[in-house]
Amino acid sequence: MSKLAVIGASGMVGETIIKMIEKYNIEYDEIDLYASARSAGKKVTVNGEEITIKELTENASDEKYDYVIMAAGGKLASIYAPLFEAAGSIVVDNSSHFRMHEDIDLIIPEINTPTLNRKIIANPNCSTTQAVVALKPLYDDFGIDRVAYVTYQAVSGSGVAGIDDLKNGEKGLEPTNYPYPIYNNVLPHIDDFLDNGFTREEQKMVDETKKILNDDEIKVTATCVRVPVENSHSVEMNVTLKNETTVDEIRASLRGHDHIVLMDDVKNLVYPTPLDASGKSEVFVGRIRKDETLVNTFHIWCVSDNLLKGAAQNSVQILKQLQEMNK
Ligand code: 11C
Repeated sequence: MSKLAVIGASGMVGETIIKMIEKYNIEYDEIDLYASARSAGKKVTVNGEEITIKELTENASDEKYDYVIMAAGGKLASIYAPLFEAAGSIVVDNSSHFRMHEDIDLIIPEINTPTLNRKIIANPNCSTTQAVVALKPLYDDFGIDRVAYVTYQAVSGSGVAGIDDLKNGEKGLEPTNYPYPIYNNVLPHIDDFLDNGFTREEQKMVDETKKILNDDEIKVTATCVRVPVENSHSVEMNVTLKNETTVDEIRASLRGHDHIVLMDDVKNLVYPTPLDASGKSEVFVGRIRKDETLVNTFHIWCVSDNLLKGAAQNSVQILKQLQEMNK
């Protein structure tokens, strides 16, 4: 008898988690959905069964779920994930709250496996996930010395509020989520600014890349930018490899992975865009070229659906991985 709960079920990521639970054939006998009081009572169909969303309260952990997926933000994760863990559940949390805690696994199932030191597993930040998925074959084949990221992040990364700002901006309305209009604009600002002048989103890309690849020696820097695109993030990666190689060898390294799609044929105008990636499960890679200004350095462009591989899909893949480990 296996019991599953989704916390934050009415949000954009939560709704996508439910679709992914269906897509990835997640096994359960009972499923409960939780959200704030505002969404409690709403009915949602999961695998053909109509489920009424419950209000999240501290009593939820009494239900002794086997697995809990949380997409409710860092504050609620900090309160509820330890309660579920103490009640014996394994929690997969989408927020940034636990990611850099030393005893917490930060997992991309194609790359690493939970140690289960703690029963809380963190799902990485969306822009980091797609970048590290694309970097991992290169890390294995050539070693990575340094990576400089520049991101072009879609407004769906900010949830419904981000999409509303983009759509309302087109109608001439003022933004309510971003400090400046995002329609017809570009904002070099995602998440809060830190004392070092970087944003928290940029710091996440630095810290999480090292943690997922389990390598503190890699030099990582990032500039994260919000662009007026509804869905799917793009990341330009300037990567310095440890061993000498060629563009063709990099392409060969990236081929042969089901979760990576190579779209790199500029003579025929083939390169990935957010419209190619939206609704798809893979990470799309293209524009691979040698950076002539530095040794062993290449530019690589990658695009992925931030709500899927960047969030809901990856967390459900973690759940699938955990269920398979427990068989
Ligand atoms: C964005 N990457 O695009 C963010 C959304 O740390 O999980 C996800 C924030 C996080 O705004």
